[in-house]
Amino acid sequence: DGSELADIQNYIHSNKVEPNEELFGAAKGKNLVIISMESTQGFVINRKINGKEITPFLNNFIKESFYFDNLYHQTGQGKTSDAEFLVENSLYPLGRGAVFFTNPQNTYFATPRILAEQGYYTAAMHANNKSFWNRDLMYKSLGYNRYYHLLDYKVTQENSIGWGLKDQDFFDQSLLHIKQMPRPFYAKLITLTNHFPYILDEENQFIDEFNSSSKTLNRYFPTVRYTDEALKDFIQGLKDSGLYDDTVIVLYGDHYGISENHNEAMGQYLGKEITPFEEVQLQKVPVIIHVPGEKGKTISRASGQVDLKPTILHLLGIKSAVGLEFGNDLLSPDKQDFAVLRGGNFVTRDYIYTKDTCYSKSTGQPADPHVCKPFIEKANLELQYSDQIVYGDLLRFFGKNSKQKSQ
Ligand code: GP9
Ligand code: MN
Repeated sequence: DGSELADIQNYIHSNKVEPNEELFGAAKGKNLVIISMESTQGFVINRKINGKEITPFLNNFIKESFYFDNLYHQTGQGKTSDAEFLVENSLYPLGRGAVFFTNPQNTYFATPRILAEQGYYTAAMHANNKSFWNRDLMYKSLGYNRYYHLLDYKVTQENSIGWGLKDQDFFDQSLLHIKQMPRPFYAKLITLTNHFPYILDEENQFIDEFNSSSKTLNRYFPTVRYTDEALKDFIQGLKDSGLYDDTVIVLYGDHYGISENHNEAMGQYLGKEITPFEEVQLQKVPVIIHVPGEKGKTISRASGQVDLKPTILHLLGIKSAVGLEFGNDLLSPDKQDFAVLRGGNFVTRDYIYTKDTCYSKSTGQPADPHVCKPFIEKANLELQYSDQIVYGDLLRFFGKNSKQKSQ
């Protein structure tokens, strides 16, 4: 009957921080482009292979953007789709299975729906079979006007590699669609080339492979570098078509690309042993928000993908009416350091909790377990409340027609 909602609402209310006053509405009415960067982990930023940058474009782009270098992916078995769910709902994905498959018919107040209600044209773009991850169904519930999927792209043997259409061709073709969209628009683009097993043809290999016992890690660097190049060209395309100054651009890594099975090789690359303490921190994904007219700034508070929705909506001058969101505005001066990973591990300002051990962030050594206890409770409660919302379809109690406030 929805009575469990009161506790959840109290919890969310008491953890909510006010938006950044100056930046609220700083991008009001602008277009929004969100790009999901396949398997892109934070450690590649500003790092090199044989003297060459892995992400030369991103390394430059972060200088003129808000860059979050301490933000964690919070995905589970739903991988890319879990990241989409987090970013657009500010709810957690499920501990087991993919929420895109288990609960596609729920009521959601997701970013596409909210923006559509504000007069935006909303489109998801991804050159894969439309039913992969059940996207065709889920995207309707999330409020997309249109899903540009495999059949909307020209995919040939020549322009494909690995999982499908190469990112450069995907962006080129997507830009043609974007140029035709009514304004303002929200377009979400999902890249694909940097997907395990990181296959790339010679002509697109701009940097060397790494040299270790892990072929997976070795190949990872050139494919990340390839997508970086594709992103550069796409952003240039936005500039050439006059869209850049009218568009907020959000880039995020969806989840890890290199699993713990490759810790030894990863340790070789990073020059340190990958302990459980380090392994948690490898779950950071790069998040970059470019807002026309705003200067670049790096923000290092511990945070997660769950925080993106309120951050983006606030920049566009929109306050969520329903407000059942676990994230907080990353640009708010009051944002607390906190990121809970889907398995229950978490990161705070001072501690990292993993494998039932509370580590001090500054020393990397185990700390007095008592200092983590309140956060263990918070982490579990938050995941449990989010699961209750999803499993109970609790957002339906807010009515299908609940409108969002624009200020
Ligand atoms: C498939 C793409 C990759 O469409 O999103 O999926 P992943 O395996 O990373 O979830
Ligand atoms: Mn993915």
